[in-house]
Amino acid sequence: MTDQKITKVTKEIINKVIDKKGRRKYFAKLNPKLQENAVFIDPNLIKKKSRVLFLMPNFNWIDEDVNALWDLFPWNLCQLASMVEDICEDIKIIDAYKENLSKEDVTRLIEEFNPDIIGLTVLMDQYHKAAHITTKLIKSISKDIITILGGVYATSNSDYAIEDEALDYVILGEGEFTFRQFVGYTLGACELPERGICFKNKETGKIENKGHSAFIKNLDLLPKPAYHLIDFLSYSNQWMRKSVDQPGGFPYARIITSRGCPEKCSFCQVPSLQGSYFRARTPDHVCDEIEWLKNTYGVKSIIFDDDNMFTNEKRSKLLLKRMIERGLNMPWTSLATAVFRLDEELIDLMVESGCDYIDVAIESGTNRVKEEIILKPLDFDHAKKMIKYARKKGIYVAANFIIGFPTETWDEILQTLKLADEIDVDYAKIFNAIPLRNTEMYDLAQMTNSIIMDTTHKNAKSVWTVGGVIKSDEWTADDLTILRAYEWDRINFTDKNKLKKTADRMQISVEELNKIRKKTLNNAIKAITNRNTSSASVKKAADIMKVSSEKSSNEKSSNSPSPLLVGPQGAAN
Ligand code: B12
Ligand code: SF4
Repeated sequence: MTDQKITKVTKEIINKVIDKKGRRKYFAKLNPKLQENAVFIDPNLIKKKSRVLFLMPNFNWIDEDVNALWDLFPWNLCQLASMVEDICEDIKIIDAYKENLSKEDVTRLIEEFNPDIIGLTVLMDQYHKAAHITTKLIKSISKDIITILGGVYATSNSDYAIEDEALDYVILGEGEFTFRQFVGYTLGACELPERGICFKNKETGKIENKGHSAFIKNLDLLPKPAYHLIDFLSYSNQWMRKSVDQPGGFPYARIITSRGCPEKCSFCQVPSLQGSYFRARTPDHVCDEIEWLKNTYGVKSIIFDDDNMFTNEKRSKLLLKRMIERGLNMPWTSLATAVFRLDEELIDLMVESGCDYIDVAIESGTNRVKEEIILKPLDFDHAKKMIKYARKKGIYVAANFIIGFPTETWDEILQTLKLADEIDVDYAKIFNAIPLRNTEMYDLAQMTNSIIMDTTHKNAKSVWTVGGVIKSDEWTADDLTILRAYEWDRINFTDKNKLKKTADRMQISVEELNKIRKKTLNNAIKAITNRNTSSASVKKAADIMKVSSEKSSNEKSSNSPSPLLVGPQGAAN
């Protein structure tokens, strides 16, 4: 595509990104609304309370390898449970994934508990099949059990999910208020929620989709998550992945201090999930939770899981100051740090309150991609200054980069990798651009005919495991799969000191880290081999590997492992 054509197409898309009120298109589409309170339900008027079972499906039941290496803390299920305790006779949470339960185990546990309602959650599209396998299992036990599904997959794919005959209801968006009202409705205490729910109308047989739930205006209204329903320490005392972002002490806790993000990054689903309204808990509400976790479970470190925690600079500083004043400093990490919100005063407070790791999102090395495609309000010079300052203060800084946006040129991709190399972070994470549903990047990829396969939930497993899924006239998805892996290896591990520092951060030996590197490179090779790559691409991949390896041996001393050993699934980031 010519430069002019690229600019025309991207401008067309970007013009559609923002609506007349200055909101992001996919957020505006939700017909967003804020809700003050949950519908009032008087527990004393309920004759027979409900028995609710929350179930995390076992993702290992999906036939394919789901690469389910992640520690998933059922935080959201505990939060939902805390909303209905007063209107339930009994509540149970079963984590079939963590316990790796068989279908027989789950059947027995369901029969023993004898629930009226089973609530399932799936965080990612990647795991959606596990939810549908589980609903079938539930209905085979009893047709009377009401099945209900929530989470990111359900929210983004409600119409598809509800096609499952064994699934009665889908919850779209935040579930606290909606689920409480839903349980109340099944007990005859109130009406069905007006928003945030999708179901098959039993009389008409038609699907009724009430759209996205209203956003909870005041998050301080939410009670503490019902962690007494799970074996909290069995989650918080372990970390399955070997990664740089692991907590700085055990037991750890995941905390969300705010929801939503007002930024407009075109690849991000957050505006269509938690919304563009930034809603933050007050500093003392957050500190009360930290204190409670410290006193009740002996929590020694925190992972903040907010979409964009530092959106409001004044509030961010107040929160950290309150943590310090209340003696709640402890190692903490933030997995999504908006570097454009950082200043030296904030970094000082972060360090004083215990921050030892941040993940800053730089994404691209060129102004065109940043401004025409990504739409992140990032200033490269400011980012470099903040990274330098944070590292000087002792924070381990990782940075995220994305390559392979629709219309991106090969030269632009190389510029991003050059920046990843030069920006001087402790660790660079390099991702392939993945067009997610309800994002403008998805639209751009479709309009430019750049997607090489169905990237919706139906193919979700493949999307997250095969590597790049976008192509252009100048490069193929396979080229980027190889480029990403080899450049990740070169940038992060050529320097022996950096290699050692990263191994220490991951709490593994250099030898173990070298094994992970080998697996990662081999996985990239396997991914393109499995895709019947064209001979031209294989040649290009070989060239990329050669250039990367030559660069790393010319630079400093080479630590590159032999790339051609085939090993099991590794983790690049
Ligand atoms: C925290 C987080 C993680 C954590 C998970 C923490 C945990 N729980 O243990 C970690 C770091 C592990 C993670 C990893 C990844 N993540 Co992530 N993650 C998020 C993030 C930022 C917040 C999720 C969250 O906790 N939200 C807060 C709670 C309140 O929301 P919730 O879980 O959706 O639950 C609410 C509702 O959905 C509903 N609900 C949920 N379940 C149920 C069940 C019932 C019965 C009911 C009634 C209601 C209900 O009510 C809940 C309360 O309001 C989201 C962005 C987002 N805002 O969703 C991305 C997000 C989910 N992640 C995403 C991605 C891509 C990833 C990774 C692939 C990243 C990568 N490239 O490696 C990995 C893969 C993880 C994996 N294989 O499972 C994408 C998913 C895209 C998609 N559609 O599949 C998201 C949407 C971010 C984005 N880029 O747009 N992630
Ligand atoms: S700043 Fe982060 S959370 Fe906000 S829209 Fe951009 S990528 Fe999404």
